[in-house]
Amino acid sequence: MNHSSAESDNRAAVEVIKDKNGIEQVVLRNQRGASAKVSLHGGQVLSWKTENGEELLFTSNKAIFNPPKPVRGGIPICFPQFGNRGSLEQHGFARNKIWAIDQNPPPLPNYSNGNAYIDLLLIPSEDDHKLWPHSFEFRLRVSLAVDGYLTMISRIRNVNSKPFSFSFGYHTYFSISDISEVRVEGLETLDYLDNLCEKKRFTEQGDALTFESEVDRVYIDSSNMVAVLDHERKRTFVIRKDGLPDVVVWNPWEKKAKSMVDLGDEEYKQMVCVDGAAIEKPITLKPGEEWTGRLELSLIHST
Ligand code: TA6
Repeated sequence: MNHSSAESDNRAAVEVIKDKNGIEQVVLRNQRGASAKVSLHGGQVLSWKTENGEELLFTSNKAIFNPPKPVRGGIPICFPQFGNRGSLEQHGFARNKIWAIDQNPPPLPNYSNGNAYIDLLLIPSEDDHKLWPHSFEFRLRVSLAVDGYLTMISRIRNVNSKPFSFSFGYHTYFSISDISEVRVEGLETLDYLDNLCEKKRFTEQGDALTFESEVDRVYIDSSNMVAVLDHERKRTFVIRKDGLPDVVVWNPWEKKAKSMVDLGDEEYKQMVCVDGAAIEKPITLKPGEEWTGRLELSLIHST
């Protein structure tokens, strides 16, 4: 098992526990008491807390913790597709599967010391091949830095004899004070595909994205930094990404929230999804090729 690379500091730690279904979860703690928790069900980050124990990710009070259904909240891993396409269910099957702890991961170059981290591995089963006839190795590193930054690095290698293409998303549910208090910066002037208008293409006109109704968009070719500002809580989530050209922004609003069994009728007010993704231009890998998608989440306090 991976141990914190700062073992000399006895507070950076990695602990394996089990959930009520007996599925392993890995708890990462940094030197200042911040923590993150990732489940082997789906490789899904379920919690990311500040050193004061404040939860930064949203999880529905009606979430269903029962595989294969993914938990409504945290950061589900959407692969090999994001959105409805063909025979696969929406957002693919990676988030439904039980992953393994990768005992012998290939080294990650210039990986900064001091992080508490875990490496997970997903290898497709025969059943998965029936759904999606490609052989891959999906390695996910989840790490928590000394300053509380949460980083997820996905490495997907084609171990097939033929190329394959996929789309991908870190489906990130941020916990917010109220959707009316939130704005997203960094998407100005971008084109987006509107999932509420048959994925038609529009251009963002505003200076920052605010929410007055359901929003379900894929902003394309974004910069590698996006900010989610929560005015009420005087804090900003900063999203930095590499290998993820698109940003999904989703809030179900009232009507859709009422139609979702694993989301409370009013809970749409306490969450917003802003996802680092690669959707508009699917990634194509030749045999032996590997893709890396890196997401770094941090929190800054605004006055
Ligand atoms: O764009 C985000 C989205 O595709 C929405 O359309 C909504 O379906 C959301 O993801 C949640 O999807 P899920 O399959 O997790 O319920």
